[in-house]
Amino acid sequence: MKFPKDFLFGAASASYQVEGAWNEDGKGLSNWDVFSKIPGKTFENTNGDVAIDHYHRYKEDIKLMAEMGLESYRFSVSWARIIPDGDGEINEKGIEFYNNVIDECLKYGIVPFVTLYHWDLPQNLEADGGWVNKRTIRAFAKYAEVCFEAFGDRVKHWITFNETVVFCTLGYLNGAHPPGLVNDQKKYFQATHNVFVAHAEAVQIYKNLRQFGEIGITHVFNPAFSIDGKEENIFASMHANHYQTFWYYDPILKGEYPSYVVDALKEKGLTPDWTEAELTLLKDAADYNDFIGLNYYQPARVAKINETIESTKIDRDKATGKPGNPSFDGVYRTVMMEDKVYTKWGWEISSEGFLDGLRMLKERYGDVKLYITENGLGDEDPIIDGEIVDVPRIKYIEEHLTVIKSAISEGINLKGYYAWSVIDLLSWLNGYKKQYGFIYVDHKNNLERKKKLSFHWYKHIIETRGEEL
Ligand code: BGP
Repeated sequence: MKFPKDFLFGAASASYQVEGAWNEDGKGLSNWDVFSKIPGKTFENTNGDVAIDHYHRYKEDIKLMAEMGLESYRFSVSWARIIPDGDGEINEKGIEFYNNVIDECLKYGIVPFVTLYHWDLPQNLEADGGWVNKRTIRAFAKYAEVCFEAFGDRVKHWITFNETVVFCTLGYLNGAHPPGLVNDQKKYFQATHNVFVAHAEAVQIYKNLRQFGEIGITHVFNPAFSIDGKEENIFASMHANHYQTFWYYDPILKGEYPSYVVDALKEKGLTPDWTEAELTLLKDAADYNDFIGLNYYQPARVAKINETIESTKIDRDKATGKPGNPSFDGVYRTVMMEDKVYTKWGWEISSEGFLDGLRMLKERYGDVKLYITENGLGDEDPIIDGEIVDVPRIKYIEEHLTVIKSAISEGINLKGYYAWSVIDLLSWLNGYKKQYGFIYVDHKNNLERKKKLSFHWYKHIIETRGEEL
């Protein structure tokens, strides 16, 4: 079986992780420009000032993507490049840069798949309360509209937000992402709600413009499974799925929050400040949301605990996704299991968990259209005789694409796959050491690009539409 004709084979990146040019051509400061410079926040204090200089080398990079046969490129727009202070003047130079990127993609027939928000918030808004302040909702709606107006004639696939669970958890509970707050549960839930409202507003604006493309959101896909058959651990997995998955997916797809969480928040005095109008907007927008993007790296294996959590602050290395942390409410813990396989950074490799998770989604949300907007292996790639022989990455992607194939044959509505990442880039908390790309970037040699083994492999998969998988 080949992948269906309308299935897109792509790869992804994000503005802060590739662009660099942090203060060029009128770009404003973002929260990451500031946060990454606080000593100790990132691995070896790396930051995105230069990143891999995609801002100046996008032509070379997109040419390589075309050579790889990529059908679609998922990238994000830096809000502070478009509107430097978040909600004021538009920076024409910023518009020009993304026009160039989009046109360069189209020159080769590569479909641009654009994320509006991949974590780099204009610092001016962050300083005014960021996602906790409702001003940011209005600012995002304006920014989204500017992007639709400027690029919507050529961009027909829009993602509003990338991984709300990650930037809110790390930003408001763990102190590991901006704004660096610890254990602020009230703000955490408020921020998530404000993001969902901002998403809903953007969906409405987009549909009113009648540009006839599609719009959705990208979430982490981290389905939770009990470590065994014990009742308390099965309860833990149900609890984890409600807080980590359904809290995020329900408002987008069903237009309402899961009552299991809503009731608990009420009891604890953590209910976000939400208005009837906002709740109605969520309901209305859910009917027009076109798809969900899933970023799948690993499942969660969970066990019940009963702990009082004094502080949810975690060190940088514990904030990088390795299992072992308790949930913020002390109900369960994620667990590393002896019979599972893990990457060098402790992320479980499990294509079975992927398939089981997809089935769980289908059961709850029916036929919703899905894209895998990120999936891939973070590794320190082996170099032999100057060649980057990233065989483990090939194996990883092969296994996950095979699962996608079976999921499609089971009737799961999957329409595309974006490997993370198209090219080696800056990992938020792991610097340049953790590589994901099909294209290698030589940091010792003027950021020179080089094709990895996986580059040739993925090209073949695309050419043959995955027939051999
Ligand atoms: C996702 C983010 C990406 C990317 C990826 C890999 O959560 O959307 O931006 O960073 O994870 O993460 P890491 O670099 O921590 O391995």
